[in-house]
Amino acid sequence: MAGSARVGNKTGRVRHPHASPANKKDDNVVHDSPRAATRRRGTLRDGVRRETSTIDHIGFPVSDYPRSKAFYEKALAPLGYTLIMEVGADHTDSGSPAAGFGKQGKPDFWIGGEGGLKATLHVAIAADDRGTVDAFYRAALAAGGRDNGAPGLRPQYHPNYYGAFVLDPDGHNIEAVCHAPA
Ligand SMILES: N[C@@H](CCC(=O)N[C@@H](CS)C(=O)NCC(=O)O)C(=O)O
Repeated sequence: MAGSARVGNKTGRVRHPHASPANKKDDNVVHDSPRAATRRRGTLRDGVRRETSTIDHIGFPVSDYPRSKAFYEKALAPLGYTLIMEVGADHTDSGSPAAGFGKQGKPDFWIGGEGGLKATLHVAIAADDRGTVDAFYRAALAAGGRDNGAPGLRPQYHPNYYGAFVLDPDGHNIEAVCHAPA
């Protein structure tokens, strides 16, 4: 599927790879050529689109379930994420409770109380605008998260990549990211 990605707009019309991003609706699309892309530090394949995603949900274990549940309830609130669903220990294979966070009724970010991981993982949640990224960062730090990168542009990923990074109670690297221009 990734191999069939094309530079195009929502109507499916293919744009010239060098077209300037004058059409603001297309600003989340990579417009430049493979050669221009490789000039950037983080190389993206031409035509990668960012405005849609097909991952349905993720879940990972945490070392202290109540602590992490409380952290995420506060840290993700600015992103519109709330605790949508909780599955009790008696209804999971692992025998540990699980909490699903999300927005608009869709829990796509899950934690489970099975115990901590040996290494940490990285999860990024999309934000509609840069102010929401800033608000996530403040809320996550206030909830006990540790700073892993203040809100700001990360042009090594792409010119409008605006992210903020916070480590959760287990050290997992949680990010809010906005791909839209300011
Ligand atoms: N402290 C860095 C964090 C960057 C970061 O965590 N980036 C994500 C990808 S968006 C990652 O997993 N990076 C791996 C790494 O930088 O080693 C910052 O503020 O930019």
